[in-house]
Parts: sequence; C-alpha cells; structure tokens
Amino acid sequence: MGFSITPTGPNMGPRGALHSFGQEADRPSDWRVIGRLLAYLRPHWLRMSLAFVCMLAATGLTLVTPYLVKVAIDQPIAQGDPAGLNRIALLTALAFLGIFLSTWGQRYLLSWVGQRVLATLRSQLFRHLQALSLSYHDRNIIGVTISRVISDVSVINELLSQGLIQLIGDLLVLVGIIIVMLSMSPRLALLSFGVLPLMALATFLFARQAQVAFRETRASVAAVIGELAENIAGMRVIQAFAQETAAQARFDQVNGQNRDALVGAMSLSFVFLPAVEFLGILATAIVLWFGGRMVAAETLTLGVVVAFLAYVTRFFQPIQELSQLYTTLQAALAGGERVLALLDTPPAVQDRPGATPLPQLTGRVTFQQVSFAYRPGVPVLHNINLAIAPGQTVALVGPTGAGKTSMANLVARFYEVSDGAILLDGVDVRDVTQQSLRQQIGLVPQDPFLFSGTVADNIRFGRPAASDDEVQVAAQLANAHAFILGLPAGYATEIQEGGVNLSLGQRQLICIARAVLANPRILILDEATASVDTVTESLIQEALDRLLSGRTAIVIAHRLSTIRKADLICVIDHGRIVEQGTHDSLLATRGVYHRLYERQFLAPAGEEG
Ligand code: M5T
Ligand code: MG
Repeated sequence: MGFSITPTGPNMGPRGALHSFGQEADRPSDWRVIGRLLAYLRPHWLRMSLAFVCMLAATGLTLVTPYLVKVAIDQPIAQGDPAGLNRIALLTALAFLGIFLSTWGQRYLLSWVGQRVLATLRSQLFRHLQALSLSYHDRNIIGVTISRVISDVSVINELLSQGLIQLIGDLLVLVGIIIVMLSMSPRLALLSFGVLPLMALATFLFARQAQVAFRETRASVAAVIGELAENIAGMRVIQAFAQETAAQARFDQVNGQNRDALVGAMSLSFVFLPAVEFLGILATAIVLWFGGRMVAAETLTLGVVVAFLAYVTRFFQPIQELSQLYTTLQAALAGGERVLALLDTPPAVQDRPGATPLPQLTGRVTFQQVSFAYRPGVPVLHNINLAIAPGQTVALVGPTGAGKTSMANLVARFYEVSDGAILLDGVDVRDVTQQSLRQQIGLVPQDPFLFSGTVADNIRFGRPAASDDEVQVAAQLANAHAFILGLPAGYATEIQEGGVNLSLGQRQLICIARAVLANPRILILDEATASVDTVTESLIQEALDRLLSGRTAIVIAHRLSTIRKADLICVIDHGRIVEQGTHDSLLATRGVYHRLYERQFLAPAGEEG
C-alpha cells in the first residue's frame, strides 16, 4: 500500500465505489454540464475568436471552389476564352491556398487553447483532491480518481478545443451548400435533398444509441484503471499468495467489459458512417441522372451539374464529421459529468468562515465528550474524555480496532467529531484554520510513508526550507544518521515510490527525523505494530525519548518500553477509555491493562508486538 498516508484501516479500497459519481437520479442536465465546461474557454476568448475567423474563412472558401468550377465550365471553357480560364484557375489556386492556411491556423490555435484548458482542469482537480478530506479518499478507489484526472479530462478537452469550432463550421458548410444549391437550381437541389429524410432517420437512431454506449465506455475505462492501480499497489501480496490467476481473471473481466463497451459504441459508427456514405452516393446518382437529363433538355448548364456533384460530395462530409463529433460530445459529457461531480464534492472537513490561525500552543489537549463515526450509524468512539497537560506523554493502548488511530485522526482534524469537541489550549480545533492546526502537529503514521525523491527531501518534507545541516541534525536526533550514511548515496539516495527500497524500521526512522525537523508542539506517534530487530528497536526508542521530551505527545504504543515511560496510559477498548493511570497503578488494579500486559508484553521474546 504505497499510495496513501492514511493510517491503515481495514476498509481501504472498497469495491463498488465506482458508482459514487454521477448516479442517474441526480444527473445534471447536459446543457448545464456543457455550460460549465465552456466557462473554461473564457480566458482564451481571443485565440478562440481568431480560430473562429479561420474557420469562417476555410468554410467560405470551401463553399466557393465548386462554384468557381461551374463558372470555369460555363464561361471560359464553353466560350473558348483562355485569359478568362487563367483568371479562374488562379482564383481557384488562391482559394485552395487560403483553405490550407486558415485550416492550419485554426488547428494550431485550437490545440494551443486545448492543451491549456487540459492543464488548467488537471491542476484544479489536483488542488481539489488535496483539499478533500481523508474520508473522501477512504471511499474512492485511487485508480478511479486517476481516471478522472487523466482520461475524463482529455475527452473534455477534445470537445472543447476541436469540437466546438468544428461543429459550427460543419453546420455552416451544410447550410451554405443548401443555399448555394437552391440558388443554382432549385429543382435539382430539391431532388437531391430527397435522401435527407433517410439521413435524418439514420442520425436519430444513431444518436439515441450513442448516448448510452458512451456513458458505458467512460465508466468501464475508469473500472480498468481502478483495477490496474489496485493490483499494481498490491502486487507483493498477489505474488505472495500466488493469486496471479485470480487477479488476472478479475482484470480480464473489467477489461472485457471495457472492450465490449467500446466495440459496442464504435460499431454504431461502423454502421452509421457507411450508411451516410451510401446516401451520399445515392444523392450523386440522383444528380447525375436528373441533372444529365436536364442538361440534355438544355434547362441546365453542364457547369451546374459538375458543381452539384462537388457540392453533394461535400455535403455528406460534414454530416459524417458531425456524427463523429456527436460521439465526442457524448464521451465528453459523460466525462464532464464525472469531473464536475468530483470538483463539486465539498471537503468533509472545512475551515469555518472566519476561522483564525491557531496561536502558538503550549500543548494542552482536551477530549471533551467526544464521539465519532466514520460512517453514520457505526460509532467508533463513544464519549471520550481526556485531558493532556502541556509536555505530557500519553500512551494509548488497547486491542486492534479499538479506536486508537481514530483518536489521533481527530486531534489533527482529519475527520470531524460526531459529538463533543477537541480543544487545543482550550481552542476548539474546528475554530482554527486546518493549515495552522497541522503546522503545530507532527504525525508519524502507523504506515510510514516516503515519497519518491532523496532521503534528505523526505526528511525536510514538512519544512522544505531546512538546510542540509538541519536535516543532518534531525537525522542524528532520530538515530537515522548512521544508517543513512550507509546507503549508496547517503542523504542523496533516491527513495523509490513508497520507500520500498528501505526496511520498515528505516522508513520509520526517516519519518521520525521528518517529525523532529518540523518541530511540532504536539506529536502524534502511531507506532507500527510490526516488530523490528532489537538494535533498531533501541535506536527508535532513544530517538523517541529525544523527540518526546518537551512536547505534548500522544503515542499509540505497541512497545512496552514506550508505554512504561508515558506519564499517562489510556486503555482503549471498543471506542471507550476503560482505564487510565500509570504503568504501576494500572498493573496494581489488575484490570484490562494487566491482562493486556500479560498477554502482549510478557509473551516469549520475539512475539512482542
Ligand atoms: C477503529 C474503523 C475500523 C475500526 C475502528 C482508520 C479507520 C478505521 N475505521 C474505519 O471505519 N475507517 C478508517 O479509516 O474504526 O479503528 P482504528 O482507530 O484504526 O483502530 P486502532 O488504531 O485502535 O487499531 P490498530 O489495529 O491500529 O491497533 O473498527 O474498522
Ligand atoms: Mg491504529
């Protein structure tokens, strides 16, 4: 699990969270989605207008060229006028050059804008993901979130950048061709438009199917990425339990669904596009047949028939493009809905209006009748009352799942209490800004998380401006200095994603050094349950002694040595404080702590947790 800094909990990565976005019932209307997406183009209105002008030029010139051919045939060619033919040929060449230049300009401008919109959206999503509370990240599969930021955003970009202008361009070409054809020969025009009702029918059938098909493809792409990310993160476990076949089967299933959804969506176009082509050929045949007879009857010039042939061919091109655009639109709408839903998800924990920065703490921590639940109806902590004086070290002990990590989560306000309050120096944590709160809290998580980057970068994570000397001093205090020097490049050793190239004990020492450097007033230490060798154990212990002295510490302790040194021990069971006192007083009570002590700490050496 190298992906998350949430302390480990049993319900990470719930399957089926896929459906937490964009449920049918609360789907926003397509127009609202389009409207909100369009707003992303506003800062680029100048370039978009230029692209629009380019599109108008290209469209106009595209409409003009068949007309020039008609003029050439009916006048200079029919009348044997070489000079006139030269002029028309030159004009035609210029028109094509114009089409080339304006199309180039349009594409360049649109991709310029498109890439910027893409980057803006991704950056906005990332900012929002960082603002979202841990409860959001607990509920949503990493891979699905990734697919929002990467693949959904890119289909939106396709629509916003290329799509819109092309849509207008294609519509203009269609209307333009209809007008030109009607004005050249209303009769022949109406005859060739005879295929349009068939066209309309085909389009209607296609559009209806496409909408469903593309929503399915977006959901299934997200499922593939989700499955992939989860399995890569859990590869060690998959291999350790020889579950490759089962994982493969699960992956193949979502992958197969994605394949079917895509084939389904695409095969619609495979029917539709040839159908449009066929209708185009039908229209050409109509023009040839009726037009030819009209030329024979001398009611029409040859030039008009030739121009008509060109216009009819061109007429079906925008229709094909529009159908492809429609599929882009559907994909973008499905993606847009999901992206907007993500952007609209409010962080569960928010700064109150008028929240003030937390003043420099002395370090008093008070739990005032605190109750808490991750999910409504499943209470995890019940009516916790606890007062920790500045500088005290409190050890939380208790069986697994008792709620120790949850108590720590509440002090840092990663989650909101359901009832009661948590006060630091008498100030409710909900009344201060989250940033100022967490600046005074240091956290060494149960699952020590390292980022890719050097060892030194990881230590100075909480105080990026710290000098190399300060980093070293912190590492020395954390007893990490010696092992770091033994690494291939010392402090400059690159850590792989999640810190997999270091041992758990080493990762923990680095995390302690990170906390030392940040120098928080309140320290929360969630000791890893895994046992480390006795040398590392005593190194960590020494480091902790130095780290804890002079600040308030909440230590979720699994080591007897840490617990014994604590000023106060709280025994947590089923979300309640069942006993409080010092090691000796609690032992004398011969209650829960006594039993825990006998079972956990007097067990044969090596099993000590
Ligand atoms: C207490 C539940 C968990 C357990 C209870 C972190 C977390 C916990 N839980 C959630 O539903 N979601 C979460 O994100 O809360 O869990 P804890 O506080 O993590 O227990 P602990 O720290 O005392 O246990 P351990 O094993 O670390 O010693 O019912 O399901
Ligand atoms: Mg825990």
